[in-house]
Amino acid sequence: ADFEVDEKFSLKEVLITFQSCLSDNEEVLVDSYVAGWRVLVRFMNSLGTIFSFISKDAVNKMQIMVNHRNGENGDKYLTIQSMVQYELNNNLVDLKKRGDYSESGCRTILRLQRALLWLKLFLEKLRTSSEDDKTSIMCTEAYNDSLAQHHSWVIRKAATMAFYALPARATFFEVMNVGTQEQVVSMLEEAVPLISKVHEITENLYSQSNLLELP
Ligand code: 1PX
Repeated sequence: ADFEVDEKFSLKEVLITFQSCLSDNEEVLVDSYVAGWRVLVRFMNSLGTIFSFISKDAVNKMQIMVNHRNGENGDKYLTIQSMVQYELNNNLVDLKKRGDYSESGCRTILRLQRALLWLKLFLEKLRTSSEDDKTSIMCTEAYNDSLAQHHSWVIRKAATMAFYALPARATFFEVMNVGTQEQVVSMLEEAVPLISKVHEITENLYSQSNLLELP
């Protein structure tokens, strides 16, 4: 699929893509989910090259999902629900340790799912923050409560250091390209529950299927 690469990032775009993530019967559509990450990665890249080791990994994982979608069994990867069913029924997932299926959709989405929790926590902090609050601290706290628990010491150090390069709150709000700070906050009021919902549906599915610890 093609996306408007030249268009300036806007938080609105994040909102719209995550809105389109849920099917009528509340399944998570893989294409829209990946598209949502694509918008976020574009935003992160605009913040500076210091974040490129993070976006590289995100892009890798998005590409794995695009490859599944474009593959012979692409239709099985329409939703996260159909993907889980298909991969589990056909033994296409490394359940205990990494082996032949290190690029399974299940483990790949799990990594993005953990990052989605970070995003939800971070945006919620931004929403309720006041002028003097530091983005680097909000980001670190959100990270410690989510992704950090799954990362090695080295990655945690590198990530935490990169967070210090984040722009200050006012600049951050500006580059979200929504309008006044009040308008950003009200858009966050819409976006956070939406992202939470997508996160929660996936989390429940993974928990029921015992997939939350995939290597
Ligand atoms: C409106 C504000 C939006 C901000 C958008 C930011 C988009 C962030 C995208 C981050 C995606 C990160 C995916 C990380 C997946 C992961 O955990 N990968 C690790 C495990 O993978 P493996 O295949 O080995 O099991 C991998 O080791 C990761 C390495 C890269 C470092 C990850 C640090 C993650 C920090 C996330 C916070 C991003 C902060 C950006 C600030 C704007």
